[in-house]
Amino acid sequence: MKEQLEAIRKSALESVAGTKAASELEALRVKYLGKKGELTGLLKQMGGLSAEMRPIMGQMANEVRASLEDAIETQSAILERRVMEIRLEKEALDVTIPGKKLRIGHKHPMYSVLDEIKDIFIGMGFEILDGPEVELADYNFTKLNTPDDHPAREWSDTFYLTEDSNVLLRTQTSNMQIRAMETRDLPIRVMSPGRVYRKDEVDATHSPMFHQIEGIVVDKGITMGDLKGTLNAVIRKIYGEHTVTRFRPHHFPFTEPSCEMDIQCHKCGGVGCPTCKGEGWIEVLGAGMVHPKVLRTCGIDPEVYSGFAFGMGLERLALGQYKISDMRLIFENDVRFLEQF
Ligand code: 2NL
Repeated sequence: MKEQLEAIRKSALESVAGTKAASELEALRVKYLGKKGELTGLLKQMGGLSAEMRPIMGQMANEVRASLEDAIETQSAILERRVMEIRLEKEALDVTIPGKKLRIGHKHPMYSVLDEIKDIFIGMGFEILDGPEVELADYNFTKLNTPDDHPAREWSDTFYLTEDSNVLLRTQTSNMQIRAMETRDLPIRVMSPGRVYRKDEVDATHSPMFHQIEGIVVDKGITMGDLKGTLNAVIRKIYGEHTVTRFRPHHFPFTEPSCEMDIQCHKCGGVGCPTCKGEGWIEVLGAGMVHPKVLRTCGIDPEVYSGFAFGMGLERLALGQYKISDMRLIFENDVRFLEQF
């Protein structure tokens, strides 16, 4: 039996030292120390030994078991460390490798212009309002004194969403000014930029979706002088201190009187050139004194309060600002174009 124990110890220790994976080690543990293992089998035969031999062999068997358990534990630690070393090597991170260059985008040129304009109005005490693009005809037309038979309401001009012409894509951002007048305490000074929709064919100066900026001021004693003073100040902040402006009479259903504002061509100084199409002047916005009917519809007494309102197209402003010749470039989102700004 002593020889058998020695043989087991020798072969077991050799095999354990030679294992390369935890699963092999576990198989060896079962092979020698398991319930049906070789050492366990040998222990079961101890009963057949003489009374003097039994404790001696018993002690030896225990020693073999202990040294085997020791060896397995040691080998297990070695294997674990090896696994970790391999993993560390595989997952190694070289923090000295230069990073990949990320192409970072930037604000669309038109929104840079919008932000600049918002800042100007905020500086003058205006609040910026966002509003819904899907709107009721009431808020887009009726409350703005636009009669049922007005050409602006034609199906050929407006994107209607219902057969009864009650729901549509807004054609101007006045809807928020109406809501402001209906719901806010006076005085109000609000400005609302946003997308508007009209059934226009796409060309160099038209798009079925474009951006508008509208503003309104309502208070006691507001006059055309406030309109001119405010808009002159805004336009001079946008186009430069020495910009020359003029106001021409015009017609809008929602203002009375109405006007359009031109700036003298900054390219030719008013003589006439391709930029101003020979006119010497460039149209920049429409405006007017809020129609008394519009005020009354919104629950404001036109005998006590008055106001002015204005609207301008953002695309046209951006085209002028950045000397872009074709509106389609604004919407196509071709990176080669956008990158230039
Ligand atoms: C233009 C002209 C304009 C308004 C918009 C307005 C809004 C309310 C009441 C009265 Cl709630 N007026 N907005 C007034 C005059 C002109 O826009 O050429 N837009 C591109």
